[in-house]
Amino acid sequence: ERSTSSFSYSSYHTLEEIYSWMDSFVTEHSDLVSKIQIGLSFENRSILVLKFSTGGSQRPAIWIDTGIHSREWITHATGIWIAKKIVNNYGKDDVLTNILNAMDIFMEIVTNPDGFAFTHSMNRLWRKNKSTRPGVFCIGVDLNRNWKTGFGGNGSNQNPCSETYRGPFPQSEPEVAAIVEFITAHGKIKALMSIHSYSQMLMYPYGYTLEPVSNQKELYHLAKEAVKALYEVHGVEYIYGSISTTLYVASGITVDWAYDRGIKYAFSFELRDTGRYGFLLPASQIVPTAQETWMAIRTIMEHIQKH
Ligand code: ING
Ligand code: ZN
Repeated sequence: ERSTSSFSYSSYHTLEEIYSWMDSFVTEHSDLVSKIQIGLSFENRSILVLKFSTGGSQRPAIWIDTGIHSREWITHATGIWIAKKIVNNYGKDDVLTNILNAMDIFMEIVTNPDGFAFTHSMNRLWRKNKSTRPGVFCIGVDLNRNWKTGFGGNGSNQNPCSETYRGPFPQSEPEVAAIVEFITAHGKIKALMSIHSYSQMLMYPYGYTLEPVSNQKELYHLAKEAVKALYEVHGVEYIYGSISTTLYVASGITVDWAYDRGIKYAFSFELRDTGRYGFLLPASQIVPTAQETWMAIRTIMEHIQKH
């Protein structure tokens, strides 16, 4: 794409199309958006983050990642639509404007670029990354089991052929290490939202233990409010609660790591649907899904800005 005006926000796109959209998007909105390469994937693809900022130096920030599991195509599409929404609504929506006048927003749209390319070329339902190791027959690590907090615990697998293979050690995967290094070096990330599909859930830590987090009451009430805002858009129902009590125990996950390194507003979404189409959600649902997800994210952002 030479310009984003020909880009369809209601279609699914390849990695090349998304990366080319990013270049045009950043060029067209250079006052507000820039692109940062935070690392390289196992197969040497760029790992890119969009930074939304109205100035200042190293303001507190909000992190959003989509597509850590490559087959969850609705998450990348939602991230792209939300990026566009942010530039469209800055200066118009008071909540967003206040947020961006005080904080930066980082969005990693394609968190698992190798896996994503593979879902287009070979296997639409590929979940993991594409890393290989000498003497290991199976391919890929589950990037949502490779984080340090709770690494190797229940709900992760040590078999490289498993869909939830955790990898040989914490942060062994370049796609995870790049985020850990970026967020740690930044030092002022206040909230993290990690977007998955599907199941229609909004969850917070912990995943690796049934133990409640210290601000669990606040996160519960905030999740409830966000889910209500989401419901009001198209009447789609989400359930909410901690990961371990709402879904299942899962160890070595993004949001547990974020929480334990001081990001006290850490949320994981599971977008539409509840299984009718699953990972193969029709493109006709991209815009409505993004619209409702945006309202939930905006609710969380508004709360963070006040706290
Ligand atoms: N499910 C998630 C998985 O990684 C999840 C569920 C989300 C667990 C967030 C922990 C944290 O198993 C999907 N669909 O990826
Ligand atoms: Zn997922």
